[in-house]
Amino acid sequence: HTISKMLDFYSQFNPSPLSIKKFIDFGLNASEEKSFIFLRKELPVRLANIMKEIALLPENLLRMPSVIAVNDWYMRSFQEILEFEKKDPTPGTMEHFCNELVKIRNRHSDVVETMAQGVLELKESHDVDCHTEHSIQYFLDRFYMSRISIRMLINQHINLFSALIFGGQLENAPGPNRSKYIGCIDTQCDVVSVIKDAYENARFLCDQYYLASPDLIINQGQHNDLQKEEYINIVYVPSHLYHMLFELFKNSMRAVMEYHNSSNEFPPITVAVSKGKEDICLKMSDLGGGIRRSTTDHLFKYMYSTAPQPSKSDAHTVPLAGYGYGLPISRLYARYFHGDLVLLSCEGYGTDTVIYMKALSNEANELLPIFNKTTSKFYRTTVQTGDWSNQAANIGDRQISINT
Ligand code: W6P
Repeated sequence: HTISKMLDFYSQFNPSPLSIKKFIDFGLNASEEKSFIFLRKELPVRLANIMKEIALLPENLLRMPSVIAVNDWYMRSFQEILEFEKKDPTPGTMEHFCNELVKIRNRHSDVVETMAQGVLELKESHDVDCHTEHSIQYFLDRFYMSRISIRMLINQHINLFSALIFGGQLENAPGPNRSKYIGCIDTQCDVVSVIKDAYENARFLCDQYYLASPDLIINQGQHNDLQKEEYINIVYVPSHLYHMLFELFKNSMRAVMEYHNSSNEFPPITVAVSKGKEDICLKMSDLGGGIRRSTTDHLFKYMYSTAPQPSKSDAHTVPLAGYGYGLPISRLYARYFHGDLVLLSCEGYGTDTVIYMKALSNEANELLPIFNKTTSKFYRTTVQTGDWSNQAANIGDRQISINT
C-alpha cells in the first residue's frame, strides 16, 4: 500500500532538532515559503518516526479502541501533509497548508487522554507483565515527546504565518510595537511572573477544595552575578514552564494541606530561582510530609495511576486531581529543550522539586526520539542482568529477562 511505503520512506530520515535560538532566527528572518518547505518534509519525518514505533507496541495494546483511534489520526494527518509534497509554494497553497495544520492540531488535541484511555483499556482486559509495562513507559515517553515537538513546529508556523492570527505583523513591527514573542517563544520570559501565575491558579483550586492554601515565598538567587532587584529572564516557551509549575504547585499544595489537616497553620511553599552559566533553576520546596523513597520513581510512571484520567472538561472542576500523567509529562516539557525536572523527598518532612532550563538558547536543543534498529530491539528485549543483590528492593517487581 502506498501509505506504508511513504511511512518507510519518511521514517528513514532522522528528525532535525531545532534549538530555541534557531526557532527565533527562523521567526525573525525566514519567509513563510521557507517554513512551508521545511515543514512539509520535517512533519512527515517526525510523524513517520513515531508511527513506526506505534506499530511495535504489544499487540494487545494495539487492539484497544483508543489506540486504534490515535493511530488513525496519525495516518490521516500524515497523508494530509503529504498532499503538499509536490505543490508549488504559491500564496494559495501556503494558506491552505496553514488551514490544514490548524485542522491537524485540533484533531490531535485529546491524544494524551485517549492514549491514557487505551492503556487503561489494556489494564482492564489483560494482565500486564512488567516487560509490557516497561515497553509502555518507554513508548509513552517517546510518543508524548514527539507530540510536544510536532505541536511546537505547528504552533510556530501558525502563529507566525496564519492570516487568521495577528502574530505575523507584530513580530515584524519595527520599534516599540515589536512583540517580545516569536510565535509561542517569549524572548524575555519573566520567570517570576510565570511562577506567580501558576501559583495563583493552583491556589484557586486549593482554596475551593480545602478552604485554605499555603502561602508562596519566592527567593531569587542571591549567590550569583545578578542584582537582587533584577528579575530573571529566559528565552523560553512560557506555556511549557507554566504547565510544569502548575502541576508541581498542585502536588505541593495537596501534600501540605493533607499533612497539616488538623491544624489551621499551613507552612508556605518556597520557590528559589537562580540563574547560572549553564542553567536557570527553579526549586520548589514544600513541607508536606514527603513521600517514601520507594514511591519516588513511581510518580513518573504512566502505569502507576490506576484511576481513570479526568476528561478534559473534568480537569478544571476536580481540584488537585491525582498524579495522573501530570508529572511524567511535565518532565518531558523540561527535557524537551534539554532541561530536566527532578524530585527529591524526605519522608516525614517535605519534598523538593527542581526544574532546570538551559540558560543559553543555542544550547536549548529539541530532544527528539529517533526511530532506528536500536529502538525496535528495545521493544523485543529488556535484559536485566542480576549483577546486584536485590531481594528487598524488588519485592513485587518480578525480574524477567527476555532474550531474542
Ligand atoms: C509531595 C509529593 C509531590 C509530588 C510532586 C511535587 C511535590 C510533591 N510533594 O509530597
